[in-house]
Amino acid sequence: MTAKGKGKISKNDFKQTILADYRLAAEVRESGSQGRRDVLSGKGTFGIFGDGKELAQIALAKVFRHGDFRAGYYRDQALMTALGQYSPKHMFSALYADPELEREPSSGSRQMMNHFGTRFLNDDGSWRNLMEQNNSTSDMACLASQFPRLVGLAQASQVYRDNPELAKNKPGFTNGGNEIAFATIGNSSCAEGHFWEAVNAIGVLQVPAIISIWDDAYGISVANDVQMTKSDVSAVLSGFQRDEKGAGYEIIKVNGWDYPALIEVYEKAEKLAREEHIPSIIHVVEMTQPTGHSTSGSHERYKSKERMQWEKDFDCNLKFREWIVESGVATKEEIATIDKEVVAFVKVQKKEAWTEFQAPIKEELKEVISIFNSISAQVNIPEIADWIKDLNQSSMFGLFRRNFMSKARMLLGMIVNENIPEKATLRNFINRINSENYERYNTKLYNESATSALKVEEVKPTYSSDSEEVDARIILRDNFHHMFDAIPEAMIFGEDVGKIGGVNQGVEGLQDKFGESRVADTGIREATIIGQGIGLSLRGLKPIAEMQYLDYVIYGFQPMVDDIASLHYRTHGGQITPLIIRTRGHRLEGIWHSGSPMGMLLNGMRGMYLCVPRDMTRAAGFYNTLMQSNDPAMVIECLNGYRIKEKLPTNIGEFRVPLGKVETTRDGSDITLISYGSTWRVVMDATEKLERAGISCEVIDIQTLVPFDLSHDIVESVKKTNRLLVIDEDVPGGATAYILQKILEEQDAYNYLDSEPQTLAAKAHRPPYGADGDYFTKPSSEDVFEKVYAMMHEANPVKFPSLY
Ligand SMILES: Cc1ncc(C[n+]2csc(CCOP(=O)(O)OP(=O)(O)O)c2C)c(N)n1
Repeated sequence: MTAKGKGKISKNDFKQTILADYRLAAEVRESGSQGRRDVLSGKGTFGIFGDGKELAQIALAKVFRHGDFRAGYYRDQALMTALGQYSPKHMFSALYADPELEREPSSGSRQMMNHFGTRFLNDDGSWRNLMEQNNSTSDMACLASQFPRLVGLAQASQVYRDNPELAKNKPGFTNGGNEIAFATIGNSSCAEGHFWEAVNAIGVLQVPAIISIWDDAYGISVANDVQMTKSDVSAVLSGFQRDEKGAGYEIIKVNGWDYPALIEVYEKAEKLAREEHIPSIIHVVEMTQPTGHSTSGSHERYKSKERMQWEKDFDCNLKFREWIVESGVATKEEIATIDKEVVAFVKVQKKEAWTEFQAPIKEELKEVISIFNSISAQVNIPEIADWIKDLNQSSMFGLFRRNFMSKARMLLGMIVNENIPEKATLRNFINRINSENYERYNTKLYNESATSALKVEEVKPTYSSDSEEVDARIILRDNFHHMFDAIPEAMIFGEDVGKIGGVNQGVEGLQDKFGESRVADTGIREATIIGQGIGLSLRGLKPIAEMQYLDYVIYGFQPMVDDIASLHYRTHGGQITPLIIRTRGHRLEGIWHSGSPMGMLLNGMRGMYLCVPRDMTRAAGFYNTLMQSNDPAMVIECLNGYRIKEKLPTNIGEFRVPLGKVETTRDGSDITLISYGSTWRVVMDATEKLERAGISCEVIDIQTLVPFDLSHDIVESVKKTNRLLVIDEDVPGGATAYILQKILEEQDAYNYLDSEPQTLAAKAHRPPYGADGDYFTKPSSEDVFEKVYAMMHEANPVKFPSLY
């Protein structure tokens, strides 16, 4: 055996390495078993552990270097421990849901236990030097969801290796493109589409990924014969094997209990990936699940007696022990001593984790009990004595802040009419605990650091007297050319983006000028186009991932919702994806070419920004703003806007449109009309006709749905007009409901309304093909006219007699 490729090692070093590996495997196993007991006794609510998978993960860790990346899942306890990022104490802190980051650094317990992640960002939002640490991208509970981002994590090494000049300027993100992206996945999760899509994309791109499949033959209770053709994922994957016909993967099958074989396999895969960027798939079979899937049920229900016995006989830790003794590395007694020490060590770690978790909560309990006692001394509330008894009892077993906060808040309601000073003490206590827990549980959905897009200064487009009127797509195109010149990290990729310059020619000529590694066609695979962007952006690049049409974003929506939108929140500000998703939507024709599912996007994407520019100048301005920030965002261009004429700004590539700032595009006094995107033009058209009917409309273009009108300009308009209509082409109750909630609740516009606030949306069904399909489905200028007119008729039927 060699130590990290450093040549032969001494016999004693060899023994110490093996015994350290054994100790680590035993620690993971023991912490799982003590953790399981903690869940049964109620100290934690859910436990999922790495038992049965230890040996392969220890072998993997031996080839994982600083600067490498992991995209894995909840079974990787031994891997994370071997990488020095985890310990039994961390595991217990996570099991108890200790919210303090110093004790649960993956997420501050925003995530379930054993969902791992390394901190990529400093507290001020700047990037750490990722080449000086082992990098784990943040796990998700959704199976196979680590696979889309794996594509980009591995591709970044290729981009950097192909662009040495760029790599030289990014020392915190690459070491000449030598980094490997390691993925882990359970056998059953390989039945997911994301797995196959990513495997194919990585095979096509030939980028340095090493995929490990932990195969214990089940996915909870469902066995491999139901999960996979031929019950064998590597048999099915065999077509991806590289051979004389073409590039592909090195596919290797190995037993999860065979320590020397595992070491050898990972050394081989590492060499291929690091030196030649050839990806590998390592199918680790004959793994076990000694205590079943999680703490939520027992595996006796679905495993046969024979299987249970086999799992005992082929347990990887047992086999490792046998191998150590049989090959003369150490004696049974030495192993037994380690086992004993491990049990004691894990107990100590567990106790420390519990004590440190409970200590601050117990302090708060003392404080609240003293407040309760002094209130009880003055007001007769018989329940208080029972509450104190219950709370003291809970504190012996495990206390949550919820236990005393629910009582404290109830008590405040009970003494609201008492004139005692303790009322203020109680109120202050509640406010303080609420605000401390806001920090623990409710912050970091968005990046508020200096790298936030909201901190990018506006630069208005400028024009000269002879500024040309051009097809709007030219503005986008020229802007991208400037951007790619100025920002070497900028990349764009998607279907038809490379060779032909995009379906609407917005990136015409970009590939010729900036090369295939920065401007690229991709396969038709939306989820992994998004994933590609996630991975690349986590590695210091500035990708724009293109979804050809808004209607197909749904294929890429899972990684947007689960990964991008939650990443900054779920890592408590530890990771972020500065990824721009470019798409085009609204207004065209046909069920899948004219969608505007804005409500769906809005509800799924909190944590990302959503820009809905009405023209291409504004679209370009949003790209320029976002490129200066670390924030993930989607920009939806108007599908019917590319050939509309717009003036070509003189400061192309320089102007920046601010996020969260609305624009009043028509002044008026009778009613405020709120819209965005393509519908804005329909609304503007209607206002001309309304003017003739004696109705003066103020029109406001929202510009960004998230963030929404940060300076509350809309309510200022409503104060003037006292009427409000929100118009878009989503389903009724879609984005219009969101917009109304913002204006009525957050901006208090209700106080200034003389008429009921209304919405005008499309029909609930998708728009049928053809001009009439569109006309009778989406709001037309006549629909806007009639809706506004009806509101004015209701207010003044004499001046505005009924139309029909
Ligand atoms: C997309 C999704 N579907 C279902 C689940 C519920 N679930 C959690 S673990 C699991 C089984 C996973 O089995 P496998 O991939 O073999 O991994 P193992 O847990 O056995 O290591 C299921 C169905 C989930 N978390 N995500």
